[in-house]
Amino acid sequence: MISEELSQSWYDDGFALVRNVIPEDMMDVLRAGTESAMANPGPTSKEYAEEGKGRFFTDHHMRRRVPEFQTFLDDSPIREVGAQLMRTKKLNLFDEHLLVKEPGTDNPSHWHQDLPYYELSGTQIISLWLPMDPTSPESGAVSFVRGSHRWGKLYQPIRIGDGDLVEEADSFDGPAPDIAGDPDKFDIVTFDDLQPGDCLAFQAAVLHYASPNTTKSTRRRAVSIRFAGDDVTWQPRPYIPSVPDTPDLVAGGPLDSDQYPVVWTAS
Ligand SMILES: O=C(O)CCC(=O)C(=O)O
Repeated sequence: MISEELSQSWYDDGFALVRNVIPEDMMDVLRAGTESAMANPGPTSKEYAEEGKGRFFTDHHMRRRVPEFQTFLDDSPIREVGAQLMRTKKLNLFDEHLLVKEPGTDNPSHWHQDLPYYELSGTQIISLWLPMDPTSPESGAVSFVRGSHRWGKLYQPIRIGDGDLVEEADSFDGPAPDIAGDPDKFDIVTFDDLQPGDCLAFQAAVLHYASPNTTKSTRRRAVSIRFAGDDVTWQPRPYIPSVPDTPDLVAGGPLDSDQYPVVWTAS
């Protein structure tokens, strides 16, 4: 399903686009789950948009309360996509992150890395970003700084919908550089024409961004399914907004647990 070349670009660039890999019936399952999750937000959900200015809704771990997300994980090819891109023998699931930008939402998803938000250490950490609607620069396209996952930096986390630095997290390599303020200095790649069924894969330390949804009527619903592979261990951190419970794990040790279930192994 995944070529060696695509897997290598995930490792080298920090991202890779797999076109037309999720069947339409599985996208319908995700859309149905998204409506349920938005009607019944979870304990770590957030609303970022100002009143009257669209809606930027995020939520996590939906499979625990919305059956469609578990169905998607069980019945779609998403685990094989993640495993083949990372060339891992095992996958632990650690999050499903819902990111919905309704028409008229001014908020970008500000430039950030994901790794500082995870209690994980390692390189085989993948997000599989799945658009449920056609996605354009006007509706919330995702951009990356190519190769930034190899800079050896772990930048201070921000609140992605408003860009504020998180004060609990000052032990990082300072704030991320001002990419929005000086875009020509960076090798930015934007995926501006994604379709439902496409899968945009990226590594946890790559700097990324998504534009606001300035359209009048196009929704931008997306979910990032997140897996860890063979080289990943547990690494407690001070600011973890998306993990509602503390796992009984040892720092530097394996992840396998109820919170980080093994969801795929090589046969
Ligand atoms: O979809 C977005 O708006 C941002 C995506 C993102 O930051 C992520 O999935 O980590």
